[in-house]
Amino acid sequence: MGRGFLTVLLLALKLSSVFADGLNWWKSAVIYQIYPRSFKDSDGNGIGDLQGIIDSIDYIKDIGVDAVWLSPIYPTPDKDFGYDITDMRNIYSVLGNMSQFEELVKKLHEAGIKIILDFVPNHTSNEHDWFIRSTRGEEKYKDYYVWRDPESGMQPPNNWVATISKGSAWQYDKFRKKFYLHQFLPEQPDLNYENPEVVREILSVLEFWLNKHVDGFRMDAVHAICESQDFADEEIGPHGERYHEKTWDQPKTLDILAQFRAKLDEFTRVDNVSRVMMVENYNSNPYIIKKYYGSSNVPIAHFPFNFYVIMNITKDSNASDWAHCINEYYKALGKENWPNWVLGNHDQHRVASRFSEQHVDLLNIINLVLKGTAVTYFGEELGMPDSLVRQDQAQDPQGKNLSFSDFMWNSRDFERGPFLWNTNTTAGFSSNLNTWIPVSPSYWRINVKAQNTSERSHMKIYKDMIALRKNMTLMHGDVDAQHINSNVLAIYRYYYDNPTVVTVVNFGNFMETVDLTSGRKSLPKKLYFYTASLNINDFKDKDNKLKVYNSTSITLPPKGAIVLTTIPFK
Ligand SMILES: [Ca+2]
Ligand SMILES: [Ca+2]
Repeated sequence: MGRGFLTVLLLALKLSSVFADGLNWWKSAVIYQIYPRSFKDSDGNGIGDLQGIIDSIDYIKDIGVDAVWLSPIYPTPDKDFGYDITDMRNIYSVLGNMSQFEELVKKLHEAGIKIILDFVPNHTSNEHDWFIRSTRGEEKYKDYYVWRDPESGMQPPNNWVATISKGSAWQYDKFRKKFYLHQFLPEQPDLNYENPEVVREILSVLEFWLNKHVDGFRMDAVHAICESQDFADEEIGPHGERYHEKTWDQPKTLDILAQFRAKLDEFTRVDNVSRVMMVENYNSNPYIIKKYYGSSNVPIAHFPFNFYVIMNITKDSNASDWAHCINEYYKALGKENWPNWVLGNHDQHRVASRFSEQHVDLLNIINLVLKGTAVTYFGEELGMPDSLVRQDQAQDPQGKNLSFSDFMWNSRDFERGPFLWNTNTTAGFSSNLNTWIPVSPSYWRINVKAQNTSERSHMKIYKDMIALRKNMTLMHGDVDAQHINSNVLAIYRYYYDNPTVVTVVNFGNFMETVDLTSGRKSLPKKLYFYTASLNINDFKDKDNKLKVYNSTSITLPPKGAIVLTTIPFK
């Protein structure tokens, strides 16, 4: 037995242990959020649809994500693009039909990809049959929504305000001769979770989709589910601030969500495949967010989304801001709760626009190298920018009637633009020149086809990082995030005697050379190249072999990121 053979054998043994699995699927998963109106249009009406997603499964599989989360696909008058639902057990005809949905589930599963549906528990559309019957006072439905008598002089019952419109959260209904509550738009009346019939109804909606083999739900705006039953005024701060202490994060909300989770777990217990529950709550207090995990006795969400990067980090944030954001989040969560990382969604400007194109690789690498489930908004793997939308082309009601500067800031049309497939008409999104939101004019340069054919691209770096996540260190290992100086962040991932993965990111505007052992004394002198941002291209030596790096002296260009390992992975 020669030395060469032994080395190969040892390496094979090492790699097999390194790449062994061992986490529940949703923990190691990368979840890919698709905005169905904007992914792929199959029938030429300028709006993406379910058939378009079915036709694109090869792409979804190719980038290596584990699950797809679809923004709402239910019938809707589109006052809030699908977040105002008229039938929770049906498919919006603009997007497709139930048999296409069933085919989508089947084909995703055949490709080994899970499917997660958006779920909107707080409210329905005011055009929902339940609401229409409720306005008529029909016995079964009269308490499906939150109705209150007017105060004297036809005033709303209290001073509660709606989130989107900022006006009163109460709307008078002339048929019922009462006010109904809407924490969001007046076209989105809040369901009444004090009514056990409503709870039963919503649980049966979950059951309906679980029986159609969906693998979980992303639950919208869960902070708003229940309201204080004293219906007292909310406090107003000295500068008009609202704390929403009567309408957000009420104790009963957690009880209701625990019932939703128990319904999912009924299905999980049958085949031992987790039905995942992710909840949306923008709250800057991590200790409130933590409550949404529940406890081991009474579990609630598998995870509430981690919006700290979205809320706290900007293109001007330095390495210390990042280290603080990362470390404080893990600290707040504790060991018992599984973390997650989110860079954007259908309500946030895209990374290439909110930060810059030079930030794309940096943020994707950080998102995928940190411990926890990773969530990607479709197109972020390409570094796709926002669409350019004139105000007269606006679709999102949140931006339509605002001043120009408020429109640019508040409209969500920009990040909802069509996906960029290739350099054909409308970037290959539709055969119709008039897409529902204009295609980003960057498509000639930034698109799937171009990034597939280039030797290096944002997408290939993204795929490299997804492949790395199968490693034991990335699945299980701890995270040590440190600012080496004000510009350079080092993220050390380590797990017992498994290889350490070191990610180094320069957020500064100048070249930086750093000593990585200053942050971690035990780091060996030799580090091996795994991947790097596009602006780093000197990672091969003159023999075209990957360079070996010296951990005491790593040089990074401005807005550069490099991922190094203590044994060679490539
Ligand atoms: Ca279509
Ligand atoms: Ca509510």
